[in-house]
Amino acid sequence: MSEPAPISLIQHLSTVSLPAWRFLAETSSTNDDAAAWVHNGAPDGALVVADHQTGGRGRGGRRWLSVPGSSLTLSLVFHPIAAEKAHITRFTALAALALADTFELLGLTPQIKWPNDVLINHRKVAGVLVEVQWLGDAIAAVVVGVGVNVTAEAIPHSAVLRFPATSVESELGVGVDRWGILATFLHRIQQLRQLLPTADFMDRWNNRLAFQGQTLPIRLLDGTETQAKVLQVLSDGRLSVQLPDGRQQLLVAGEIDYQPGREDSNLFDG
Ligand code: BT5
Repeated sequence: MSEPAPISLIQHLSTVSLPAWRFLAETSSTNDDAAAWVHNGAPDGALVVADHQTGGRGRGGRRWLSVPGSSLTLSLVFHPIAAEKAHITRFTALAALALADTFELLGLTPQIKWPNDVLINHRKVAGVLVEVQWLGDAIAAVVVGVGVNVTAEAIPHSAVLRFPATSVESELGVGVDRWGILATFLHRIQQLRQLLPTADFMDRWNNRLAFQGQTLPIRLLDGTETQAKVLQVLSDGRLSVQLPDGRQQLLVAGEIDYQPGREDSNLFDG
């Protein structure tokens, strides 16, 4: 089900080669809409974009907050080919890299906070939520959800955040066209997808990695807290860090929290 889209959105999307797209004025979660569409035959590359999202989700049951007219909230459906299925953890980075390239084209200096946040000046401007749809043991589709704070109104109150946030316009100091950013992002994600199985993709990810070489507090799954130096993301998407005793540890997304950059230096997961 799609609703009449703003003219500006239609114009911008006409510059992108999209197999199918749907616009919703308001929805609970575009990831849920995309997942439902998968069951009804959404083609590879299909887009769901909402003007406003009321029940946005982050990882692990967390929430993604947005305000009408101020954010980009969208989901893409991918049907991965075999070479991509072998690197399924890279779909999160695919969206994060495409966002980072988009922001760089605007003149900003974005970084990726492993595994799924895009930062500008060490503040979160966008988040990515990838959900895999299974058909038995087989991957049926990957839903890549993206939320971007475009205007300053999109930035949630700091009291509800675990990590400082910002918006594209706050960082740029000028207004931007929300749907123009969407079109640039879509172009970029289509291009970068060609690189997903390659070493070049990993280089790009590591080149954007925030806090590389810095020592941060992390909390392991068993609740232990320790300091760890951020080294690099490995080919399988795990983050390699160095513990105080010199040992290297490989972190799996969702299994640890690491908390850089916050003044009270608490551990975080957002
Ligand atoms: C994320 O999760 O950052 C993934 C966000 C994905 C949102 C998109 S919007 C379209 C699609 N449909 C959905 O339902 N979701 C996707 P995570 O790393 O778990 O971070 C969640 C945490 O980010 C929250 O617990 C808050 O602390 C913080 N947060 C919430 N809203 C924010 C915002 N607008 N800006 C910055 N931080 C925010």
